[in-house]
Amino acid sequence: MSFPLFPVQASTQAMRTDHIFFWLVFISGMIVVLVFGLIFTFSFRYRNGSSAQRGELPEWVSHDFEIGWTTATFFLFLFVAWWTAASSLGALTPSKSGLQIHVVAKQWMWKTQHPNGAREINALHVPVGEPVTLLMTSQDVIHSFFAPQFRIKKDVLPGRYTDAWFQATTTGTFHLFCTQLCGTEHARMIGDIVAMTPGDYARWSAAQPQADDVASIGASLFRSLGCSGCHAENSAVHAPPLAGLYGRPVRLSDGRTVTADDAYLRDSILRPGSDIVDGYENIMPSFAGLIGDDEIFALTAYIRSLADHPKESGR
Ligand code: HEC
Ligand SMILES: [Cu+2]
Repeated sequence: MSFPLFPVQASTQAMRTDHIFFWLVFISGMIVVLVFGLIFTFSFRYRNGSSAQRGELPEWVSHDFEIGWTTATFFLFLFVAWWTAASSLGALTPSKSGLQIHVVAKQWMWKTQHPNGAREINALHVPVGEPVTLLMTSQDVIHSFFAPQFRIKKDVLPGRYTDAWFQATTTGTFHLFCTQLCGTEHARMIGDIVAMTPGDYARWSAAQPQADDVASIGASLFRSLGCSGCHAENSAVHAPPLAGLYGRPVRLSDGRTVTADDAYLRDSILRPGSDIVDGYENIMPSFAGLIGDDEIFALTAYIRSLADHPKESGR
Protein backbone atom coordinates (compact mmCIF):
# COMPACT_ATOMS: atom_id res chain seq x y z
CA MET A 1 0.00 0.00 0.00
CA SER A 2 1.42 3.39 -0.89
CA PHE A 3 0.01 6.89 -0.54
CA PRO A 4 0.56 9.97 -2.64
CA LEU A 5 3.05 12.44 -1.10
CA PHE A 6 4.46 9.65 1.07
CA PRO A 7 7.80 7.92 0.51
CA VAL A 8 7.28 4.33 -0.65
CA GLN A 9 7.20 1.66 2.04
CA ALA A 10 10.32 -0.42 1.63
CA SER A 11 10.63 -2.13 5.02
CA THR A 12 8.47 -4.06 7.46
CA GLN A 13 8.68 -1.13 9.88
CA ALA A 14 7.45 1.29 7.21
CA MET A 15 4.06 -0.40 7.05
CA ARG A 16 3.66 -0.49 10.82
CA THR A 17 4.67 3.16 11.17
CA ASP A 18 2.30 4.37 8.45
CA HIS A 19 -0.53 2.24 9.78
CA ILE A 20 -0.22 3.84 13.21
CA PHE A 21 0.20 7.29 11.68
CA PHE A 22 -3.00 7.08 9.63
CA TRP A 23 -5.03 5.60 12.47
CA LEU A 24 -3.88 8.37 14.82
CA VAL A 25 -4.77 10.99 12.22
CA PHE A 26 -8.15 9.33 11.80
CA ILE A 27 -8.86 9.13 15.56
CA SER A 28 -7.72 12.73 16.07
CA GLY A 29 -9.85 13.79 13.09
CA MET A 30 -12.94 12.16 14.59
CA ILE A 31 -12.33 13.95 17.89
CA VAL A 32 -11.85 17.29 16.10
CA VAL A 33 -15.10 16.77 14.17
CA LEU A 34 -16.98 15.84 17.35
CA VAL A 35 -15.67 18.74 19.45
CA PHE A 36 -16.10 21.37 16.74
CA GLY A 37 -19.50 19.96 15.85
CA LEU A 38 -20.61 20.40 19.46
CA ILE A 39 -19.11 23.90 19.66
CA PHE A 40 -21.02 25.03 16.56
CA THR A 41 -24.24 23.27 17.53
CA PHE A 42 -24.25 24.74 21.01
CA SER A 43 -23.26 28.22 19.93
CA PHE A 44 -26.15 28.18 17.49
CA ARG A 45 -28.66 26.56 19.80
CA TYR A 46 -27.89 28.64 22.86
CA ARG A 47 -27.21 31.91 21.02
CA ASN A 48 -28.41 35.10 22.67
CA GLY A 49 -32.18 35.33 22.41
CA SER A 50 -32.88 31.74 21.30
CA SER A 51 -35.76 29.98 22.95
CA ALA A 52 -33.73 26.81 23.76
CA GLN A 53 -34.34 25.37 27.18
CA ARG A 54 -31.74 26.38 29.78
CA GLY A 55 -31.36 25.29 33.38
CA GLU A 56 -32.25 21.66 34.21
CA LEU A 57 -30.19 18.99 32.35
CA PRO A 58 -32.13 16.43 30.32
CA GLU A 59 -32.74 13.10 32.03
CA TRP A 60 -30.17 11.03 30.06
CA VAL A 61 -27.21 13.26 31.09
CA SER A 62 -26.66 11.34 34.31
CA HIS A 63 -23.63 10.58 36.44
CA ASP A 64 -23.35 7.16 34.78
CA PHE A 65 -23.21 8.79 31.38
CA GLU A 66 -20.33 11.00 32.46
CA ILE A 67 -18.42 8.13 34.09
CA GLY A 68 -19.04 6.06 30.97
CA TRP A 69 -17.56 8.39 28.43
CA THR A 70 -14.63 9.39 30.66
CA THR A 71 -13.72 5.72 31.08
CA ALA A 72 -14.13 5.08 27.36
CA THR A 73 -11.73 7.87 26.36
CA PHE A 74 -9.32 6.75 29.08
CA PHE A 75 -9.20 3.26 27.60
CA LEU A 76 -8.91 4.64 24.10
CA PHE A 77 -5.80 6.58 25.15
CA LEU A 78 -4.36 3.57 26.99
CA PHE A 79 -4.83 1.55 23.83
CA VAL A 80 -3.11 4.19 21.68
CA ALA A 81 -0.20 4.38 24.12
CA TRP A 82 0.17 0.60 24.22
CA TRP A 83 -0.10 0.27 20.45
CA THR A 84 2.49 2.92 19.56
CA ALA A 85 4.86 1.84 22.35
CA ALA A 86 4.72 -1.81 21.28
CA SER A 87 5.55 -0.90 17.71
CA SER A 88 8.33 1.52 18.65
CA LEU A 89 9.89 -0.96 21.05
CA GLY A 90 9.91 -3.55 18.28
CA ALA A 91 11.68 -1.02 16.09
CA LEU A 92 14.25 -0.36 18.80
CA THR A 93 15.21 -3.95 19.55
CA PRO A 94 17.52 -5.31 16.89
CA SER A 95 17.14 -8.97 16.09
CA LYS A 96 19.98 -11.25 17.10
CA SER A 97 20.07 -13.03 13.76
CA GLY A 98 20.56 -11.50 10.34
CA LEU A 99 23.22 -9.31 8.92
CA GLN A 100 25.25 -7.01 11.14
CA ILE A 101 26.64 -3.94 9.41
CA HIS A 102 29.06 -1.49 10.91
CA VAL A 103 28.37 2.16 10.07
CA VAL A 104 30.84 4.95 10.71
CA ALA A 105 29.70 8.52 10.08
CA LYS A 106 32.12 11.38 9.60
CA GLN A 107 32.06 14.86 8.12
CA TRP A 108 30.71 14.32 5.47
CA MET A 109 30.23 10.73 4.49
CA TRP A 110 28.81 7.38 5.51
CA LYS A 111 31.21 4.45 5.68
CA THR A 112 29.76 0.97 5.95
CA GLN A 113 31.35 -2.40 6.43
CA HIS A 114 29.83 -5.85 5.89
CA PRO A 115 30.61 -8.97 7.96
CA ASN A 116 32.84 -10.32 5.19
CA GLY A 117 34.95 -7.15 5.29
CA ALA A 118 33.43 -5.46 2.21
CA ARG A 119 33.49 -1.69 2.60
CA GLU A 120 31.37 0.97 0.98
CA ILE A 121 31.21 4.76 1.02
CA ASN A 122 27.85 6.54 0.83
CA ALA A 123 26.26 3.25 -0.17
CA LEU A 124 24.84 0.21 1.53
CA HIS A 125 23.85 -2.99 -0.23
CA VAL A 126 21.44 -5.21 1.67
CA PRO A 127 19.44 -8.35 0.92
CA VAL A 128 15.65 -8.21 0.92
CA GLY A 129 13.78 -10.25 3.52
CA GLU A 130 16.56 -10.50 6.05
CA PRO A 131 16.87 -8.36 9.20
CA VAL A 132 19.81 -5.95 8.94
CA THR A 133 21.23 -4.53 12.16
CA LEU A 134 23.31 -1.38 11.95
CA LEU A 135 25.90 -0.78 14.63
CA MET A 136 26.78 2.87 14.30
CA THR A 137 29.29 5.36 15.61
CA SER A 138 30.69 8.72 14.55
CA GLN A 139 34.28 9.87 14.14
CA ASP A 140 33.55 13.51 14.87
CA VAL A 141 30.22 15.22 15.58
CA ILE A 142 26.65 13.97 15.99
CA HIS A 143 25.07 12.72 12.77
CA SER A 144 21.78 10.97 12.21
CA PHE A 145 21.05 7.99 9.98
CA PHE A 146 17.77 8.53 8.17
CA ALA A 147 16.26 6.19 5.59
CA PRO A 148 12.79 7.62 4.91
CA GLN A 149 11.54 4.73 2.76
CA PHE A 150 12.45 2.35 5.61
CA ARG A 151 11.03 4.77 8.23
CA ILE A 152 14.14 4.54 10.37
CA LYS A 153 16.05 7.40 11.92
CA LYS A 154 18.69 7.11 14.58
CA ASP A 155 21.32 9.48 15.90
CA VAL A 156 24.94 8.47 15.40
CA LEU A 157 27.14 9.68 18.24
CA PRO A 158 30.90 10.05 18.66
CA GLY A 159 32.39 7.82 21.35
CA ARG A 160 29.52 5.37 21.65
CA TYR A 161 27.42 2.90 19.71
CA THR A 162 23.81 3.23 18.69
CA ASP A 163 21.95 0.59 16.75
CA ALA A 164 18.99 0.41 14.43
CA TRP A 165 17.56 -2.37 12.35
CA PHE A 166 15.29 -2.85 9.37
CA GLN A 167 14.12 -5.56 7.04
CA ALA A 168 13.79 -4.48 3.42
CA THR A 169 10.68 -5.72 1.65
CA THR A 170 11.27 -4.62 -1.95
CA THR A 171 14.30 -4.38 -4.17
CA GLY A 172 15.36 -0.95 -5.35
CA THR A 173 17.58 2.00 -4.54
CA PHE A 174 16.55 4.09 -1.56
CA HIS A 175 17.71 7.31 0.04
CA LEU A 176 20.07 7.63 2.96
CA PHE A 177 20.28 11.07 4.55
CA CYS A 178 22.02 12.68 7.50
CA THR A 179 19.36 14.58 9.46
CA GLN A 180 21.57 16.25 12.03
CA LEU A 181 23.08 19.56 10.89
CA CYS A 182 26.72 18.52 11.08
CA GLY A 183 28.71 21.19 9.27
CA THR A 184 28.98 23.05 5.99
CA GLU A 185 28.52 20.05 3.73
CA HIS A 186 25.82 18.39 5.81
CA ALA A 187 23.42 18.55 2.85
CA ARG A 188 25.79 16.43 0.78
CA MET A 189 26.07 13.70 3.39
CA ILE A 190 23.77 11.41 1.48
CA GLY A 191 23.93 7.91 0.09
CA ASP A 192 22.06 5.06 -1.51
CA ILE A 193 20.70 1.96 0.14
CA VAL A 194 20.45 -0.75 -2.48
CA ALA A 195 18.09 -3.58 -1.57
CA MET A 196 18.75 -6.69 -3.65
CA THR A 197 17.44 -10.24 -3.81
CA PRO A 198 19.43 -12.53 -1.48
CA GLY A 199 21.05 -14.19 -4.52
CA ASP A 200 22.15 -10.86 -5.99
CA TYR A 201 23.43 -9.77 -2.61
CA ALA A 202 25.50 -12.93 -2.24
CA ARG A 203 26.99 -12.39 -5.71
CA TRP A 204 27.62 -8.71 -5.01
CA SER A 205 29.30 -9.39 -1.69
CA ALA A 206 31.47 -12.19 -3.08
CA ALA A 207 32.69 -9.84 -5.83
CA GLN A 208 33.86 -7.11 -3.43
CA PRO A 209 37.61 -6.53 -3.27
CA GLN A 210 37.65 -6.84 0.50
CA ALA A 211 40.70 -7.61 2.52
CA ASP A 212 39.49 -10.26 4.86
CA ASP A 213 36.74 -11.44 7.07
CA VAL A 214 36.28 -8.82 9.84
CA ALA A 215 36.56 -11.42 12.60
CA SER A 216 39.90 -12.66 11.29
CA ILE A 217 41.20 -9.08 11.02
CA GLY A 218 40.19 -8.88 14.68
CA ALA A 219 42.02 -12.11 15.47
CA SER A 220 45.28 -10.76 14.10
CA LEU A 221 44.79 -7.43 15.90
CA PHE A 222 44.17 -9.41 19.06
CA ARG A 223 47.68 -10.82 18.71
CA SER A 224 49.47 -7.74 17.36
CA LEU A 225 48.02 -5.40 20.03
CA GLY A 226 49.07 -7.77 22.78
CA CYS A 227 45.57 -8.67 23.99
CA SER A 228 46.41 -12.36 23.68
CA GLY A 229 49.42 -11.88 25.98
CA CYS A 230 46.99 -11.47 28.86
CA HIS A 231 43.75 -13.06 27.63
CA ALA A 232 45.07 -16.34 26.18
CA GLU A 233 44.19 -19.48 28.19
CA ASN A 234 47.81 -20.26 29.02
CA SER A 235 48.78 -16.67 29.94
CA ALA A 236 50.58 -16.03 33.21
CA VAL A 237 48.49 -12.87 33.73
CA HIS A 238 45.21 -13.27 35.58
CA ALA A 239 42.76 -11.99 32.91
CA PRO A 240 39.24 -13.21 32.09
CA PRO A 241 38.91 -15.61 29.13
CA LEU A 242 36.92 -14.03 26.32
CA ALA A 243 35.51 -17.17 24.67
CA GLY A 244 31.76 -17.35 25.18
CA LEU A 245 31.71 -13.85 26.67
CA TYR A 246 29.56 -12.13 24.05
CA GLY A 247 25.91 -11.87 25.04
CA ARG A 248 26.50 -13.27 28.56
CA PRO A 249 25.89 -11.45 31.83
CA VAL A 250 29.09 -10.27 33.53
CA ARG A 251 29.44 -9.60 37.26
CA LEU A 252 31.44 -6.47 37.99
CA SER A 253 33.52 -5.77 41.07
CA ASP A 254 31.09 -3.07 42.22
CA GLY A 255 28.27 -5.64 42.37
CA ARG A 256 26.48 -4.64 39.16
CA THR A 257 25.72 -7.24 36.49
CA VAL A 258 25.85 -6.11 32.87
CA THR A 259 25.38 -7.86 29.55
CA ALA A 260 28.47 -8.22 27.39
CA ASP A 261 27.11 -6.51 24.27
CA ASP A 262 28.97 -4.46 21.67
CA ALA A 263 28.89 -1.31 23.79
CA TYR A 264 30.27 -3.19 26.82
CA LEU A 265 33.14 -4.67 24.80
CA ARG A 266 33.94 -1.25 23.39
CA ASP A 267 34.01 0.26 26.88
CA SER A 268 36.14 -2.62 28.18
CA ILE A 269 38.76 -1.82 25.55
CA LEU A 270 38.65 1.98 25.78
CA ARG A 271 37.90 2.46 29.50
CA PRO A 272 38.92 -0.76 31.24
CA GLY A 273 38.97 1.02 34.60
CA SER A 274 35.26 1.88 34.56
CA ASP A 275 33.81 -1.66 34.47
CA ILE A 276 36.09 -4.05 36.29
CA VAL A 277 35.19 -7.72 36.14
CA ASP A 278 34.56 -9.27 39.54
CA GLY A 279 37.61 -11.17 40.80
CA TYR A 280 40.14 -9.40 38.57
CA GLU A 281 42.60 -6.55 39.05
CA ASN A 282 42.36 -3.33 37.08
CA ILE A 283 45.60 -3.97 35.17
CA MET A 284 44.32 -3.83 31.59
CA PRO A 285 45.72 -0.75 29.80
CA SER A 286 43.31 1.58 28.00
CA PHE A 287 43.47 1.47 24.22
CA ALA A 288 41.73 4.84 23.82
CA GLY A 289 43.54 6.95 21.23
CA LEU A 290 45.61 3.97 20.10
CA ILE A 291 43.02 2.19 18.01
CA GLY A 292 40.15 3.52 15.89
CA ASP A 293 36.55 2.47 15.41
CA ASP A 294 37.45 0.00 12.66
CA GLU A 295 39.87 -1.83 14.94
CA ILE A 296 37.38 -1.88 17.80
CA PHE A 297 34.74 -3.24 15.48
CA ALA A 298 37.12 -5.95 14.24
CA LEU A 299 38.14 -6.92 17.80
CA THR A 300 34.47 -7.06 18.79
CA ALA A 301 33.66 -9.22 15.77
CA TYR A 302 36.47 -11.56 16.78
CA ILE A 303 35.26 -11.79 20.39
CA ARG A 304 31.72 -12.37 19.09
CA SER A 305 32.99 -15.19 16.86
CA LEU A 306 34.47 -16.85 19.97
CA ALA A 307 30.99 -16.93 21.45
CA ASP A 308 29.79 -19.11 18.59
CA HIS A 309 31.88 -22.02 19.88
CA PRO A 310 30.64 -22.59 23.43
CA LYS A 311 32.76 -25.69 23.93
CA GLU A 312 35.91 -23.52 23.91
CA SER A 313 34.37 -21.39 26.63
CA GLY A 314 36.18 -21.17 29.91
CA ARG A 315 33.08 -19.86 31.72
C1 HEC B 1 47.91 -6.35 30.76
C2 HEC B 1 46.98 -7.42 30.47
C3 HEC B 1 45.84 -7.12 29.51
C4 HEC B 1 45.93 -6.70 28.20
C5 HEC B 1 47.15 -6.36 27.38
C6 HEC B 1 44.56 -6.64 27.72
N1 HEC B 1 43.69 -7.00 28.70
FE1 HEC B 1 41.68 -7.09 28.56
N2 HEC B 1 41.54 -7.44 30.55
C7 HEC B 1 42.59 -7.66 31.42
C8 HEC B 1 42.09 -7.83 32.76
C9 HEC B 1 42.94 -8.13 34.01
C10 HEC B 1 40.68 -7.72 32.69
C11 HEC B 1 39.68 -7.82 33.85
C12 HEC B 1 39.63 -6.50 34.63
C13 HEC B 1 38.89 -5.43 33.89
O1 HEC B 1 37.70 -5.62 33.57
O2 HEC B 1 39.46 -4.37 33.61
C14 HEC B 1 40.37 -7.49 31.29
C15 HEC B 1 39.09 -7.33 30.78
C16 HEC B 1 38.78 -7.33 29.45
C17 HEC B 1 37.45 -7.43 28.90
C18 HEC B 1 36.18 -7.64 29.71
C19 HEC B 1 36.11 -9.14 29.96
C20 HEC B 1 34.90 -9.67 30.69
O3 HEC B 1 34.93 -10.84 31.06
O4 HEC B 1 33.94 -8.92 30.87
C21 HEC B 1 37.56 -7.41 27.55
C22 HEC B 1 36.43 -7.48 26.52
C23 HEC B 1 38.95 -7.25 27.23
N3 HEC B 1 39.67 -7.21 28.40
C24 HEC B 1 39.44 -7.17 25.94
C25 HEC B 1 40.78 -6.89 25.67
C26 HEC B 1 41.28 -6.57 24.35
C27 HEC B 1 40.45 -6.58 23.07
C28 HEC B 1 42.60 -6.30 24.48
C29 HEC B 1 43.56 -5.87 23.38
C30 HEC B 1 43.17 -4.69 22.62
C31 HEC B 1 42.94 -6.46 25.88
N4 HEC B 1 41.80 -6.81 26.55
C32 HEC B 1 44.21 -6.29 26.41
C33 HEC B 1 43.93 -7.69 31.06
C34 HEC B 1 44.45 -7.30 29.82
CU1 LIG C 1 26.04 14.39 9.22
